[in-house]
Formats: sequence, structure tokens, C-alpha cells
Amino acid sequence: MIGETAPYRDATPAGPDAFSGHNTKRTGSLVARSPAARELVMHPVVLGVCDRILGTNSTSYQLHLTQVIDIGPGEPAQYLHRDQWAWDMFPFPTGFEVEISTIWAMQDFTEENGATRVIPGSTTWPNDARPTHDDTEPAEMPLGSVLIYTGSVFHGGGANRSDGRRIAVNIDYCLGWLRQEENQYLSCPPEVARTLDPALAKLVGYSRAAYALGYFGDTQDPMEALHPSGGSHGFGALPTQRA
Ligand SMILES: O=C(O)CCC(=O)C(=O)O
Ligand SMILES: [Fe+2]
Repeated sequence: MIGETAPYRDATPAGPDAFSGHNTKRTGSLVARSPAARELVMHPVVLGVCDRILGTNSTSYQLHLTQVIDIGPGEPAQYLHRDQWAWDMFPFPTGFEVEISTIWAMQDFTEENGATRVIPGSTTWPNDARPTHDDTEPAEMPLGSVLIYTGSVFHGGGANRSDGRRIAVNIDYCLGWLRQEENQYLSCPPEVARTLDPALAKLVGYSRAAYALGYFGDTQDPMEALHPSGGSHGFGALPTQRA
């Protein structure tokens, strides 16, 4: 993963603003670029969490973004935020989770090198809460561990006070009816998606959500675009009335 992404990380410019990090590189398109990242995207523990948190209604979930986050030495702590603010700060009801975020440690995560700072229990805080560094805890963890949190958890990248880089892989998932942050059809176009395990291709976005979201052509299932006999014509199951 580190090796596979090295040429792309080397070519990635640092962030354009304080939130992205002026000394932080964000390298995406990981499904297309890294076979090892595909295994992380499909990790059964993570998908088990997604099944439980995001898979409880007729709408499936999908990949939201894939990103190596490489924080350089001297980078200050990131602004504390909720990842679900990506949807234009829409105030989703408390307890209604729309996203699962994962941060895979590509090296030991320490407080000094910028371990992600999280505020356990902040899922119920109001959107206009103004958390401070003192409310947070560092997600210190050994190489290969994963931090999993929902889109409603206040968190942020930690300050990197070490003299090395802090490298992590951020893979997020969201409900199938929300717009994906990373445009997966450009990041992982059909000619690449066609070579993937069909379950992964569906998670990337080559699938329909709910009754009709995501069809193409004459109401075709996106899998038909990848494999001529792989999908079905017509829409999905009719939605059932929700209480
Ligand atoms: O790099 C990290 O530890 C967290 C980054 C993050 O939360 C974000 O970019 O949304
Ligand atoms: Fe975040």
C-alpha cells in the first residue's frame, strides 16, 4: 500500500487551504491505483460495521471516498469537524447515521506524530458545538490498526510535532442516496471497474440504490455497463412504506 501509492503521493501537491492542510498530501483514486487498497475497502470487519449502521433500510451504502492522508512535520491540528458536514452542513437528525469513516494507520499512530483526535460521545452534540482540543483524545494505535467512526463524530487530524510524516488511509462509506465525495466514475472508470470483483464494483457505485437511483440508458442497472449480462433491465424493488 505504501509502496503502491508512493509515485502518486510523490506527485500530489500539498493542500490548498488550512482544512486540507498546507503541509498535508491527499492522494485519491485508491481503488484504481492500489490493489492493496481494494482489500481495505472490502475488509469484512469494516463492512460488518457498515451493514449494521448503514444497511438497515432499503437503501444500500456505497464508497464515499478513498484517500491517503500524509501529514507532514510541523502541520498544525486540523479544524475539529464532522465528516457528514460534506453534505453542505445538512442537519441530519441525531442518531440517524449516514456515513462510516475509517482511518487505517500505515505506521504507528502517536500523539506526537498526529494521531487523529476524536471526541467519543460527540455524536449527539449540536452542529454548532464549539469543541476544543481539550475535549479530544488521540487515537494512538499500532501500524495496521483501523479507527472507525460515524459521520457525526467530532474529530480532526492531530498536529504533527514529529520530524517524520504521518501516513494513513482514509476510506469512507455513505448511504446510497447521498452524493459521493470522491467522484468514483472518474476515479474508477468503467474500463477499470470491469476488472474488479463485482461486489467491489457495486460498492464503488456501479449499482442501483433504493428503487431507481443510479440507472443509466433505458433503466439499465450499471453492472450491465461493465458486464453485458451482469445486470438487470428495469428498476429495483419497490420501496416499502417506512413508519
Ligand atoms: O488525517 C486524519 O487523521 C483525519 C483527517 C480528517 O478527519 C479529514 O480530512 O476529514
Ligand atoms: Fe474528517
